[in-house]
Amino acid sequence: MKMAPKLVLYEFVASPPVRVVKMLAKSLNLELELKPVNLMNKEQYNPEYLKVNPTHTVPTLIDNGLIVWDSHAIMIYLMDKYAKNDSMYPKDLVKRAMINKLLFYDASIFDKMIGMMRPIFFGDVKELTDWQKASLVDSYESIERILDGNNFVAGNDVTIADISLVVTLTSANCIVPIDFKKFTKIAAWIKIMESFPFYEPNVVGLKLHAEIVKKFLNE
Ligand SMILES: N[C@@H](CCC(=O)N[C@@H](CS)C(=O)NCC(=O)O)C(=O)O
Repeated sequence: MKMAPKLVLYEFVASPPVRVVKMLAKSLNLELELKPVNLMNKEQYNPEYLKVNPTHTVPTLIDNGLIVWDSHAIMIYLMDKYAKNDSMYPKDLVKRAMINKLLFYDASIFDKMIGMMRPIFFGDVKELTDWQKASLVDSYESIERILDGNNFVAGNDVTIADISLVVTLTSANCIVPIDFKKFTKIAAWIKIMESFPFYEPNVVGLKLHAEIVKKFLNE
């Protein structure tokens, strides 16, 4: 008899941090029981959901009663609890510090990006300001420098920081297109990331995200 999955993920398919968690779960071969939260219908504000995640965001993971939200915290938890080897998030202090700084950087570009899209998704703003667009390009410049001399963002091995940043970047690309002729290291790295089997959850979600962004920015 098939055992019921014990890992529950509250999700919205287009959400970038949800895709991050799905990619890592796929790479760790973890089965997720997906529970949709329709952000467009403001379901994240349902009182039952607010009990699970008081910050009204997805993703939220529940593992046997333990609630973890924020994709970065979820990735660290899943790696520490379920990874058969630690290559994507090594226990080595120095390697971990290299990854952590990128996860925190991702969280802050993410917040910037989410912050600027919120009034567009949930309010009546139709356009980003020049400053908002420039701040995304500034992030592209930072990532291009981060990739200088490395195959991946934290060195020569793929880690959870690559998962976070590739999802952020490919999502940001729908808002302010990345000039791939200029950002050649980003272009090459995205291609490598796309070649991993665990990249698949980013494909459908990213397409939906692009459609939502287009609809809201062009109305
Ligand atoms: N830093 C968080 C960001 C979570 C987040 O802002 N998620 C968005 C969707 S991409 C959300 O749920 N927004 C709904 C809201 O803010 O009400 C993470 O990495 O999980």
